[in-house]
Amino acid sequence: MVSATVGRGTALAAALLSLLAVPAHAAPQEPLPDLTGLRDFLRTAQQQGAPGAMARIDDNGTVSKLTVGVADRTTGRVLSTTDRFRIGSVTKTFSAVVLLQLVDEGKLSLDASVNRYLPGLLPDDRITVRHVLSHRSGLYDYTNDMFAKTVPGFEAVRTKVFTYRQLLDRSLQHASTGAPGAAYSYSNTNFVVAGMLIEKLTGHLVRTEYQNRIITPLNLRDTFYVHPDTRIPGRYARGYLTPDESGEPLVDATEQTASWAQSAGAIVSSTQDLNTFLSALLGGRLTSAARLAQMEQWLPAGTGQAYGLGLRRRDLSCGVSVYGHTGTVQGYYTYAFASKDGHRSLTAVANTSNSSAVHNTMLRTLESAFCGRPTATTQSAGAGLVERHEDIAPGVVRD
Ligand code: HEL
Repeated sequence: MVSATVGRGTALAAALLSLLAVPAHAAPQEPLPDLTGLRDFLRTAQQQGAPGAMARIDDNGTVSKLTVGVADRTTGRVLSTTDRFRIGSVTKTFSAVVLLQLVDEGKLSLDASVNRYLPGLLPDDRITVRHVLSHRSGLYDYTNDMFAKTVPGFEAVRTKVFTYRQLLDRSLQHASTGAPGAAYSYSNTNFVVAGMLIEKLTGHLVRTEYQNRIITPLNLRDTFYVHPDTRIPGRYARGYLTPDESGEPLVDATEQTASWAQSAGAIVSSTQDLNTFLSALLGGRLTSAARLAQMEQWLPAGTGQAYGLGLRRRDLSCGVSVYGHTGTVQGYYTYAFASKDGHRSLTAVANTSNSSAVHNTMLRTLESAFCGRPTATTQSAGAGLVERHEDIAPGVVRD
């Protein structure tokens, strides 16, 4: 089943007003989203094995919502864009925002050693807060080992509760992957350290800081830090993990502590809330302009991509760049990205993971949302954009 709704509330009024007034600095015209193409990609994800897939675009007051398939394979309940889901590493953007707010408050310096705030924590005093937030610390990613075998790896940690220290110790059993500051190398360990910094500097659990600094001010009603509880509150899409062995049935991975992820990936949210969050961030409503500029100091991070501080940039075939994060947590793939000024945002989700085919298809939803209908030129450039490499645990794509 495919459903699509588009609401035009304040957009109509805004359009009428724009006929009367010529803005001093007209924003460059962005192509309208290609909802037909978007729906086709969601259908493709479903054909590739996702029980369901959905997307919501918020575009200057116009809301477009598309869903295909089911939220629950047992009951057959159809997926709704209001269903909550696990956002995985989109959590990293929340953690980065909290730390950048602490920079704004003069409580943290991006270029200070992490060990200045957490004495003796890391084996190298040269690792700074900025290195951690930009994945340049050289700290090995403990999830490489944890999820080398997808389903057994997941089942081994599904109900476990880790301390941050235990996760960090798993990383420190390995040599560093590079000198501090030398190179981008994506690692969940960095955002475990980010969580430790948040808790040390504020004296509160990360849950409290996400709540007080982001969730409450933005009135995000579907957003929760769920750890170590295993259940997603309210109405949610169930998440189905694809086993490594082809032909094996999907594994319902919905309930888990997400303790392996915590401040690197344990938030639950909705398409609406993630769009609101990214619009607020890019619109400059969560940090000072100077801190946002620091979040957007980009380092190359693979073909057509760059990484700032807890923030990804993806360069699309039409020349538009979008800003946000991706998330992979057992059972869910999330793409949450917005335009430079935050006026258009897209959250696209499939309720499966460990499937390169589905992940690549979901990536293409960005093209539909921000580039509009493909032209011959963008189609050939777009083909080149969908490049992913698997440089960590098999099946985990870290780009
Ligand atoms: S991986 C990523 C994504 N990030 C990183 C983080 C997140 N998620 C994880 O580290 C989960 C790893 C296991 C995921 C599991 C699956 O697909 O459900 N795969 C396996 O177990 C493979 N053996 C860089 C992709 C991100 O986009 O930032 O989220």
